[in-house]
Amino acid sequence: MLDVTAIRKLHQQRFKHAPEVFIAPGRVNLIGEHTDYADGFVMPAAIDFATLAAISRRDDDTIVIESENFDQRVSHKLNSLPAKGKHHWSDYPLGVITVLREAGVTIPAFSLTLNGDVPLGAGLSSSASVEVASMMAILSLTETSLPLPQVARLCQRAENTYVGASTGIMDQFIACCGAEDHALLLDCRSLEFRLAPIPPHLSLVIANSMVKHSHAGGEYNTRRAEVEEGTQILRSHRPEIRLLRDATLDDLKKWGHEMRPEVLKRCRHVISENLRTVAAADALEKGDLAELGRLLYAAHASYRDDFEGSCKEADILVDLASREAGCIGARLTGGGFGGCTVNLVEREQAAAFSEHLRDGYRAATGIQADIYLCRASAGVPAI
Ligand code: GAF
Repeated sequence: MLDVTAIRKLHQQRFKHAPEVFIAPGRVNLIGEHTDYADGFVMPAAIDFATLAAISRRDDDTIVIESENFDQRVSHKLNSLPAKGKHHWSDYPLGVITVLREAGVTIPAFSLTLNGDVPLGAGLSSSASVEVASMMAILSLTETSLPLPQVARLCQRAENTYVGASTGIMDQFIACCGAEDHALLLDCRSLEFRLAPIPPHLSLVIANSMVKHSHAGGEYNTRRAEVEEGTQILRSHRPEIRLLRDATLDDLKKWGHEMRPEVLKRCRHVISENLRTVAAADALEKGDLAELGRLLYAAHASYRDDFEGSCKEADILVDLASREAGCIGARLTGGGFGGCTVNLVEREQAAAFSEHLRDGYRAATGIQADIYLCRASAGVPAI
């Protein structure tokens, strides 16, 4: 459990100034995978794992950032920050400073202490929670107050342009705008959203396959490029298709044969996932859990077979979950190629479910999965 008093004390001892402390959550995505950068729909929930950022001003011309998770400190003169990320944990706060500056915000010298309990590399958005907590902390030292959706956009820009991962808006947006006990259906084009209550008799059980996942470089960017390749082909026939959000399964029937086979599959995943996500929000709102579960399993199959973004360990977790009493639905969540599955489970059966899943997974893979019983949480408080 993160301890606000402890980080406050630690920061004060270390930097001799009382800090302001900010908190931003990680997230689990219920459905809508790799749709955000196609301007589509996603339905994540913020979770009760988060990053704390304690900040205070300095009297010199230096930025000092300390990570409790990595037990490391970086320090840079205000006027000589690295121009680009270096695959280091500090890329995230440094990226945030860089985009704020580009947006015209004057950054003062400061000391920042970061500490989080979002499992790293598990597809639960530790990066976005660091970005959002850091941005809110840094903004608190300036005269600038920004609407939360703009904070999300800027944090996404930091990740795209500074860290070098071509991610969409979902993770930063939910870290900003999540609500307790609710999932959030986001239209990634307009950034309009609606909140759907998660019924109190359901638990969000997150199972960590322990297979590491990473966005910067690697398969995430390759998949994104494949989606763009397919979009261009459809656009050449229907110029009003800006992104796959604008395309239909009929378009794929007509022009999919012009695509490389894997590109056709990626596009089919994204277009069908948008339909499933909107339908899942409706099902959740209506309390139609059978339909919601069906959509979650269908989304996993599409992620696995068409997007080829799953891994055998996640497939095993989903398969084991589907056999358990009380499991409404399960799927791989997040950027893919490892990470966690999300399981919607009847609360009364969640403990037994978790135990069976852990045992079954160990028997099938030899891996000890971490299992988290999470609660949908609020996003970062506005300042
Ligand atoms: C990662 C990205 F950061 C998100 O923007 C989103 O694309 C997700 O993968 C896949 O749905 O979390």
